[in-house]
Amino acid sequence: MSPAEHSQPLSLSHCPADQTTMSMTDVLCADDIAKAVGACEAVDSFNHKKFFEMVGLKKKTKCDMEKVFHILDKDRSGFIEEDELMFILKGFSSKGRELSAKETKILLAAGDIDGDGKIGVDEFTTLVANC
Ligand SMILES: [Ca+2]
Repeated sequence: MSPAEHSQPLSLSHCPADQTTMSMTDVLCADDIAKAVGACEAVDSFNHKKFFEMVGLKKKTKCDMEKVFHILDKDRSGFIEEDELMFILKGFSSKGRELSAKETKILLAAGDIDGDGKIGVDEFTTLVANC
């Protein structure tokens, strides 16, 4: 065994999140993304339950949900703030539209368990899993 292998203990408890090179299609199927984004093309038709299910995220592991969270957390603050939520569809696909102010508020309210006005990684995985 090489020294390099020795120094990297096998751990499944933590997700290595390389945010610089990750894209949505590393985690999710491009066809599913296109379908899910296409299904909420009309303004005020966004439904996070339907979206997370259609995009295939609901059946992913918590680790994959965390990867998606980190992609959506554009400024890497550790939270998805309201302005990042507005662009959630664009985070999945360049063809995605911006959410309306109303849709953004509804999504934030659904995910923001502790009421700090932003969505943390645990809140995000809970939101997706509870869909
Ligand atoms: Ca953020």
